[in-house]
Amino acid sequence: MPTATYTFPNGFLWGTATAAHQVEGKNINNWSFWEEQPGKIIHGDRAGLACDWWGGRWTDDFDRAAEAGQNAHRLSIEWSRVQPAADRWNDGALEVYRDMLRGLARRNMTALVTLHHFTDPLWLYEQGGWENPRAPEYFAAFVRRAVDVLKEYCSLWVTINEPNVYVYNGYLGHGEFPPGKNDLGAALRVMANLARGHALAYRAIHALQPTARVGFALHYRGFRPAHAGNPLEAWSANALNANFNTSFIETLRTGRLNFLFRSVSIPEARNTQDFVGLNYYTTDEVTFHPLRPGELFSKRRPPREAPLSEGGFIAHYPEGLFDLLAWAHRRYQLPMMVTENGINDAEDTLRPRYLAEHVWQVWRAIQWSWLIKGYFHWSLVDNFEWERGWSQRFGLWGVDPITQARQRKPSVDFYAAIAHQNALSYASVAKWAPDALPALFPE
Ligand code: IFM
Repeated sequence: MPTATYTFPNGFLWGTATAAHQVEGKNINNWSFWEEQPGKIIHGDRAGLACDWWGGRWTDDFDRAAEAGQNAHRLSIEWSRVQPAADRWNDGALEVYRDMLRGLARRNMTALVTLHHFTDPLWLYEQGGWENPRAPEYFAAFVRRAVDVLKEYCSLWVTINEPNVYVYNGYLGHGEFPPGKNDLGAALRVMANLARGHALAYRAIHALQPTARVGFALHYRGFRPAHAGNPLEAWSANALNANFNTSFIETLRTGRLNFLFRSVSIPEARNTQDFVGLNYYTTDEVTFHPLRPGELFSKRRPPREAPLSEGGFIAHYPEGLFDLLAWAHRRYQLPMMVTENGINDAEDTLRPRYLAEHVWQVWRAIQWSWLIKGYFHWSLVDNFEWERGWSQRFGLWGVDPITQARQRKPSVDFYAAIAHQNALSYASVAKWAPDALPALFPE
């Protein structure tokens, strides 16, 4: 019987990731406004109390994470709480975040803090949001204020979460995110301003905390031509990749944003990453369709062989994570972190296998001596999943948003075994994810 153990480097970060609006409850921002508009969120759901972290339930959830062996947590700071009006700061809110970060430190958990995770204060939304040329400097002012108060407990920062998702969902006609526009010019302006905001934040953080490590979180979706050797499919897959996946991160390398056949010079964004943060969930197979110029002549579907999550939302395609790490290593030569990876799976049917096989791909990548510092599973607890409301459950712990009861899913114990052992062992895979045995421990 094979008994191998895939061991990770000492000090590897095993965490989960959350975001303020998805877990805190009672936020007042562009999303709470959006949720009130009829038809925007599935079943008319609202974030509402979310997981009631603002009511104090973060303490129990952090206890859960620590007891389950997690030595890190990624959370985000809600700008609208810290700066509820353009001319008003709420330092009390920052004290709550300080408490949370102190709470992580007391539990020997490393904090990774995101400064922008999809939500904007209403006052900024009313002034055009990130289309407003002043948005980058407004963001930098918030970042300075927050980092100054929180730097005692955190030195790992994500400036902006998934700028590509923010732009595609909000400005390119998909209508999922506020402001629900379909406007190429606006999309380009917003992408450029997010890069400017990132660059200002990068420098502001380093000025306050020279030892800080600063990056952003890239949402990377794999795009694979459906038929190897088909040049049209390869063209479409490359075009999707260049626009959706790599346009923002390349701006941070070159100082030039190339996006949807337009180009903007942003020299101040050059070399503003200390690590590469990667959010990976899934991969699509791409076919070529001449009548779909808006989709870069592509049609996407899950890879044929891949098992699917509930509703077909996520295709289980772990090789995509390895390919991503290989590409990011070669291209950027920086330390990397898997800042998100997870699956919507209320019944925890596919998650154990998904977890085992994705963690194994991270291990494989580490064997090439690529510097990978940590893995953050999305998410610690079920939470408000944006336009899909409460219909998707990504948590290791289930959450009933009405009663706030938590339910321990089997993946909690599996992930705990991985984190406690700092390894993926045959015994733990056999116990919690036997479906993954053939891939991980072939006879
Ligand atoms: O819940 C989101 C998160 O806010 C950003 N990345 C993807 C997750 C799952 O859809």
